Amino acid sequence: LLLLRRILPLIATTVVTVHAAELQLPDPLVTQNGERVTSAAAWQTTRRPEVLELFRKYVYGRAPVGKPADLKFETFDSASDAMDGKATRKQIKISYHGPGGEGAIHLVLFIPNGIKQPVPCFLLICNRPAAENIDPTRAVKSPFWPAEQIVARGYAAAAFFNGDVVHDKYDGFKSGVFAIYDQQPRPADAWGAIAAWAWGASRALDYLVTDPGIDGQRVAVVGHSRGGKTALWAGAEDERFAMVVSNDSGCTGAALARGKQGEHIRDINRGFPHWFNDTYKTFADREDELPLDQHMLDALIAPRPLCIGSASEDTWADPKSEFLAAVHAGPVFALFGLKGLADSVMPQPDMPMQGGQIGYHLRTGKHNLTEYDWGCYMDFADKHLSPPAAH
Ligand code: GTR
Repeated sequence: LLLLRRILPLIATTVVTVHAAELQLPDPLVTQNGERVTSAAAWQTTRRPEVLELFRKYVYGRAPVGKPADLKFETFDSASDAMDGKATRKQIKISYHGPGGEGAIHLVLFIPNGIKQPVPCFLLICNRPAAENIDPTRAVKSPFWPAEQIVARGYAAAAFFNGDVVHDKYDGFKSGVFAIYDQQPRPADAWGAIAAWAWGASRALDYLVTDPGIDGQRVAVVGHSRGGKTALWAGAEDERFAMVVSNDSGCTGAALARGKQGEHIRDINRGFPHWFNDTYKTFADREDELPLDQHMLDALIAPRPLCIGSASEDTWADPKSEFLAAVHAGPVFALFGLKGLADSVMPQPDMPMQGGQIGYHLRTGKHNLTEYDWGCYMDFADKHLSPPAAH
């Protein structure tokens, strides 16, 4: 048995390595001029901006606006006795204007009472119906957003509904934030809904950094599935996010496109033509020709902590390709003297790997964001965002 235990990981390592060699991934550490990046400074000043630009150009698109000059915060609800006195609830209307009119995001926020403030915060990009998942009254308590548990562990729990930014259906980019800011005709690299929701997460962060109860330097952005793709892109575009959590984000999220099982670029663009830019659509069945792959998206989070969750039955997302992307982001974290994943051998189900700057777990079960996943993310955040002692 002992021998088997020694040999098994070796076999697993070989399998992962062979698989990766066959993939021929673009090297995150070679610039477009063919120069090798050997320092954190060169990554930050030269290669990181290049990689970010590649993702804007080929995948997510370019946001036509950053922080709007007239961004307004209106706290329309505030109660210090929420959650049986354990939290202060706030609801904030975050509004903005552009040539096409006004838009607004409603932020729901619970800040733990009775502990030293400011506290670190988890911001959830909610891609499910708000009333059932991020209920401010807490009459409905969804495992998708276990706000009571988050607060009990000393974190503020913040959430907004992605549909506030723009709804999740294809209508020729005529609604929401597209209607407010887009120039016409839309260029091939115009932003899609994932980039728009990520932009919304940054506007939520614009508020959070102003709230005295929250430590704006310790805000983690979290998302599930399409929300997980969004969280990764939000963290890539906005380095103010101190940590990024991607749950079951799969295709064009945490999973490599090359060698991927389940959903491919062709499928995702057919099913969701509004998520990415037009250029990305031309890469259906041409994943090998992309000058990037999703390990480089993980790399854009470096040196900040990144936590990735997969689910064992989520073959559409492909856990192995999510794990491999994290493995191959490692060299960028290494530039900062950090270990990415603690190990390059994929862990067994329900055995979170949290020893490095990239955390990873494979939950037993289906595509979902569960309390188990949240537990992993909070354990990981405890190591990196150090909350004050909880209740
Ligand atoms: C699926 C889609 C995935 C994933 C998922 C979700 O239908 O193919 O890429 O984003 O939806 O968001 O739940």
